[in-house]
Amino acid sequence: MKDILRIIKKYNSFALFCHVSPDADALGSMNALRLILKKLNKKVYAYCDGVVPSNISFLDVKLEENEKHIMQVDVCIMLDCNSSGRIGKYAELFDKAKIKVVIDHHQKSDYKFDYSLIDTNSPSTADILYEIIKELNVTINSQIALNLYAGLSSDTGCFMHSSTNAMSHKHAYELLGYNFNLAEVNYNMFKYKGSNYLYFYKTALKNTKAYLGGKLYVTFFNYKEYLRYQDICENPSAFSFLEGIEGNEIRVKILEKTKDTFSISFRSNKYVNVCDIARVFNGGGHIRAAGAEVMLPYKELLQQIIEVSKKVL
Ligand SMILES: [Mn+2]
Repeated sequence: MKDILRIIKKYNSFALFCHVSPDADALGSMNALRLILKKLNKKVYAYCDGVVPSNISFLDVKLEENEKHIMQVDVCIMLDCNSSGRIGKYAELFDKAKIKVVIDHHQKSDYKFDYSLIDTNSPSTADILYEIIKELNVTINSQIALNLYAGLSSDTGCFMHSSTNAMSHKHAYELLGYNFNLAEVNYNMFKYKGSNYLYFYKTALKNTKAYLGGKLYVTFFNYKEYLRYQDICENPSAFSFLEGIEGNEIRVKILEKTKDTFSISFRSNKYVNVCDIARVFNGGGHIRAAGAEVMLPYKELLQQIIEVSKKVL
């Protein structure tokens, strides 16, 4: 923390990065830090290889497209992920950065940073960043507070995930003092759905199969279905309607992004460490939420998922 505060005070120009398929913690943390650095009269550029989901456009993230700044800035900061493999098309430029910093709460990778603040016990990157910001003596405004709140609310599933702790509530309490529209933020993140959700749900239910006596659910979207519902499929909470069904522990979402290339996400309810399952497929993540990208024929992939799940269950 001290090193990162020193770096922020000392240097004048920064490029910020967050992970592909960005969520409200990735974008909210990055945007809050962008606004803070601007208040400190620093030059700052925010990069994300991905589109801002429409339901969190209220964050008002300003993304930079011009890559030339990345090589010119003093410091590159990665948020809400901790290896350049997670930032998509900006990976190679980040690898060449003069000073690499990371602020994150995911399980550590082998990637080397010059300064790193990774707290896997923190429910969100926004929580960590808020602690940093409090030390910087900058006046937080409602826009900054809203971005931080969106991050911590999003990653705790509106304070319902097991990662939620007293600190999440304390930070939320403090941030609410900055006067933003709480109901609107949470409505957009947790309730709002486009009208095509009805058809998406029908397809998702049709494509969900139960295995291992119902302990494992697998929802598969083939290439055609994925293309049709791409936006919704990329929203992790779109599949949360399967959460909490009695007897179920592991939920797997498989999206066919090109022929025989699948993006898989794993979720568990109470006791299975899905990060261990994801690692079998060269992926990673958290204990209750993890993911991987796999190239295999679908039948083989499904068979492997069932076998690995059987072991960990
Ligand atoms: Mn996060």
